[in-house]
Amino acid sequence: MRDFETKLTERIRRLPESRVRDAMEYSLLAGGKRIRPNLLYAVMQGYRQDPETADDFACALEMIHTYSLIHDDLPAMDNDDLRRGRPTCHRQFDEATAILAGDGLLTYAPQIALQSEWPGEVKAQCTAVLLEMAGPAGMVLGQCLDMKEEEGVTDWEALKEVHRNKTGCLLSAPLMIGACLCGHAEDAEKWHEIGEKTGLAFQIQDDILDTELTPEEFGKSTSDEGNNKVTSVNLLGIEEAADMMERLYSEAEDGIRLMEGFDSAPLISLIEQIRVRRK
Ligand code: GRG
Repeated sequence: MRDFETKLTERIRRLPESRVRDAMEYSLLAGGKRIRPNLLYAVMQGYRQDPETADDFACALEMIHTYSLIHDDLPAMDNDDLRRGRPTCHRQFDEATAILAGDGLLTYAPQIALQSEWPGEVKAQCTAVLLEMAGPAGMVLGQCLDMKEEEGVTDWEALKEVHRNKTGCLLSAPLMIGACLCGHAEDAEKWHEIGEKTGLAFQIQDDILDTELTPEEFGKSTSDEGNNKVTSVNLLGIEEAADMMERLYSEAEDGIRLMEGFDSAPLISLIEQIRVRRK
């Protein structure tokens, strides 16, 4: 199987040369962990289907994720200087180009998905899942709730709602898309719940790592503490947050083991790698 970086590059290079294409490529190929594409590939393996047939959706997921990071880093949002260990897109290029690079990735992702070779009904269903999870009932809603944090989020229940949408939805999307591509759309809601648990655990882990690592080690700039952010660590304390993270990862893995007709080994192995990540 050609490596994922090559697949992303191929798709970006189909676009006409331009400054916005350069900025899209700069952020996309900056060495992210590729968790969302790998979740999709692990679900394909679990349902015993060829993972490569999901390449277009894997690339689309990474494009939407990267757009969200570019826009999240903008001065109007988090105003960050460092992302994936390099200057953020607006620092490397300029603010207008970074906005366009995000727009380009967000709009090119469904185009790639809909140009894939899957039957029309299947790709329409999967693209709808992708956009629902990314949009104003999913990740965009989470970002909106997060932005009004100072007035809105003061307790754990409210913070969970932010993370369920902001982080959980885009981790649920590959699981749900994998199920739909493999003919198991009836299980999409169960996969959504597993993704939400994984997303919440992942976000708590991010909060814990933020207290432990330097920006250089973590590859991104501002710390939550310096930003006065309400986090799972300052609401629950580090020990309770760590316990909660472990519990959520375990519950997600238990849910995966219960999925019918599914070989859970590849996906559990991936989640175990995420569980011990240090960046
Ligand atoms: C701008 C609509 C919009 C949304 C932004 C993703 C996001 C929402 C904000 C980024 C900040 C953040 C901490 C989000 C929580 C999800 C998260 C931990 C993202 C980072 O994902 P990783 O660790 O990143 O998979 P890499 O760089 O490895 O791909």
